[in-house]
Amino acid sequence: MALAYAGIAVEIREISLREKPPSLLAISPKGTVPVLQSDGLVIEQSYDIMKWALRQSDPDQWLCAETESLIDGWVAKNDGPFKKLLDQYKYPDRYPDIQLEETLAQAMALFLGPINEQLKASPYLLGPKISLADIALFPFVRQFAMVDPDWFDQSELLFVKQWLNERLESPLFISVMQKYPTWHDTTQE
Ligand SMILES: N[C@@H](CCC(=O)N[C@@H](CS)C(=O)NCC(=O)O)C(=O)O
Repeated sequence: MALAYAGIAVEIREISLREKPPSLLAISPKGTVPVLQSDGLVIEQSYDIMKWALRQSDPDQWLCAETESLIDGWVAKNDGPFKKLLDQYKYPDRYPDIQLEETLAQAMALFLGPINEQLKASPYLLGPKISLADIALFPFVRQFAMVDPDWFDQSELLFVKQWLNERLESPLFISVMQKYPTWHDTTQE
C-alpha cells in the first residue's frame, strides 16, 4: 500500500514460502517476506520499506518528523506483544499450554482495547488524519478479526470495527490486494 500510495513502480515477485527461490535467499538469507531490492539497496523489513517509500513521496503526510516517534510506538506494540498474541490465536496447536480466553483477554487489554479508545476519541490513530500508523497496523487487526469473525463481530470494539471496515473498503487496499502469479527463478530468469 505504501509503495502504491507513493507512486513507486515495482515488479512484484510473489513467492512460495515452502519453496523459496534462491534469488530471494541470495539477497536476503533470513528468508522472510517482504524484501525490496532497488539498485544496490536491500530492505528486509516491511516497516522500513513503507518508510523508504514515504520518504520519496508522501502526498497526504502519512509520516512526518513530529509524528514518527508516535507511529514507531504503535508499530513496536503491534510487532511485539500483539503479534505474539496473534500467533497464539492463529496457531493454538503450537501453544497447547495457553488458553484461548487468556489470549483474547490479553489482546483486548494490551492492544485492541487501547486502539478502540483512541479511535473513539479521533477517527484515526494519530488524530483527525490518516497516518502510517493506521496503514501499518490494520492488516494485523484484520488477521486477528479473521480468526473468528463471529467473536470479532460480537465484541465491544465498535470503533475498531468501523476503522477496519473503512480501510478494507478503501480503493488503495482493494487495488493492491490482487492474486499474483508465483515467481520461479528457473522459468523466469
Ligand atoms: N518483521 C518482518 C516479518 C516478516 C515475516 O515474518 N514474514 C512472514 C510472512 S508474513 C515470512 O516471510 N515468514 C517466513 C516463512 O514462513 O518461512 C517484516 O515486517 O517484514
